[in-house]
Amino acid sequence: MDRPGLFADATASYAESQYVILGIPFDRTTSFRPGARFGPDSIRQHSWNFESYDLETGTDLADIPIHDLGNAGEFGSAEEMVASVRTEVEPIYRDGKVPITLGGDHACAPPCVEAFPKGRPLSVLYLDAHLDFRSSYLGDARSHACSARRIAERVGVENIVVVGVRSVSKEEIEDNRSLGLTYISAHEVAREGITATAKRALDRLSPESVYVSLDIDVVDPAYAAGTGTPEPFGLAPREIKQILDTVAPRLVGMDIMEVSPPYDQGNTSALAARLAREAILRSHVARGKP
Ligand SMILES: [Mn+2]
Repeated sequence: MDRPGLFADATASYAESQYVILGIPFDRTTSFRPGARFGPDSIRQHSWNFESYDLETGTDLADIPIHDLGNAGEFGSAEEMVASVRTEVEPIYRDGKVPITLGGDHACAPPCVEAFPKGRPLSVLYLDAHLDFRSSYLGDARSHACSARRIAERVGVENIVVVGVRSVSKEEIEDNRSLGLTYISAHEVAREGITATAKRALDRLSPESVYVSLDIDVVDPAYAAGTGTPEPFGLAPREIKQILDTVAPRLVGMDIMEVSPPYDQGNTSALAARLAREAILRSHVARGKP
């Protein structure tokens, strides 16, 4: 059944679903090139480009129970967006499902983590060109430049690892030194290889419950130029896939943020859609569900 406007192969009802897609069309904290509010629908549109059958795992995405809730409602301030997204995402976790949220700028990620049930262990793999560790940016603590900091406050700084960084302010580095955030730069990934660095990152995270926050700008702009704040010297799509494949057995939630269709030739949206599909496939296969 084709349902244009929704994510391809998301044919399950909410009740029977295991993976739940939600778009967050919000980009009011974007600091350079706007447009990420159009990301969710562009990613959905490109998801229809792919075969539902997966060559690597021998699994058909159409056999995996996925539901697409559509987009969260219109927002005012970042604070209002945060409250609204928390309300949308909380029941998804409560019902034992895995939320896959599509942004939107990276300010949309912290509420998806904050909605996770308190008291259950949770760690976060944060893939980004930027450290996003400012306490506040341009007077807004909910800016996309502060997202890793807000997430660290929720899960504990020892439970988040940032991978792919190559852009950071002096203040963030100084704060990081006293607060003890773990990060692996894109330069370290290039030097040591993705297998070693992914292992180093994932060994620090919970063996059971990992949330993945993926800013598409972690990928080199040569592959993913359609984003708000492109940074050279990034990771290759295949390196991101390898990290996702490795962490998928522990996946409890994921977001893909900062796809900006006005700057996209289509390859950025296609990559985002494919990464969402890869994560769902690998997580499903690892769970051993029929
Ligand atoms: Mn970023």
